[in-house]
Amino acid sequence: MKLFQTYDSPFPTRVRLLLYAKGIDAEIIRPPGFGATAESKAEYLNVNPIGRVPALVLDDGRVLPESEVICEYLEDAYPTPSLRPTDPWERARMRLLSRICDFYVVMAMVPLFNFAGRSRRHWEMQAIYDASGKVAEALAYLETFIGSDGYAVGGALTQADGAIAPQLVLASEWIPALFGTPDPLASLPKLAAYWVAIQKDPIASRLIEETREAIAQQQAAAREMAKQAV
Ligand SMILES: N[C@@H](CCC(=O)N[C@@H](CS)C(=O)NCC(=O)O)C(=O)O
Repeated sequence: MKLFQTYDSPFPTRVRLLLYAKGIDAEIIRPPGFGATAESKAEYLNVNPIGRVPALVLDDGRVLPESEVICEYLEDAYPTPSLRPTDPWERARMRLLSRICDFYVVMAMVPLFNFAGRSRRHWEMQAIYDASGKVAEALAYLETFIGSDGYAVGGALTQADGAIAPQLVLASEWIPALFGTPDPLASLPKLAAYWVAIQKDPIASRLIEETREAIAQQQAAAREMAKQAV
């Protein structure tokens, strides 16, 4: 089995959570030409026509894109240990938390990803503050539905933790450090307590470290490019 992914993307993190927790042996591959030009992705488009990460490739060559769908497949194909709560309500809450990340938190961050790709001379601080306010609004949806027992849902590790953890690295560490905006967790006590607690779980903390490291590498590369452009 192969997982095409990058460590700086929040979407593959929930898939890696399942691989690590279930002990599934998968070759982890950065798509060739990814992150450069649209043309350089041509080879990867032959693997995954959607052109995004992650994509899972089974040993017989079948390809599955889309992080949530990959997680559902891995749960069905490798049921033990289960990373899905058995209670229907808790299971729905797990899916809801992941969906809030995908539909609201990530979307609120898009303007900030765009500003991060520009030189500081082209930053518009009012727009940056407005966008970081929108991120805080989206995180408040998580605050409403997140568990208060150390995990996102059901008192145990689930794929929702793999969805939320990289978002909190971005929202609570990367955005405030880069743009000087306030830490949104300061006004979200349940989410802040969750953030402290989840870092004690060995698998979650591995995912969080992988995300931090990838973001640090990406920022170093961006600084280098900016220096060369001067
Ligand atoms: N709905 C998709 C979203 C995946 C996605 O948007 N991945 C981004 C990286 S964060 C991507 O591959 N973008 C294309 C690119 O960077 O070229 C999923 O859940 O897998």
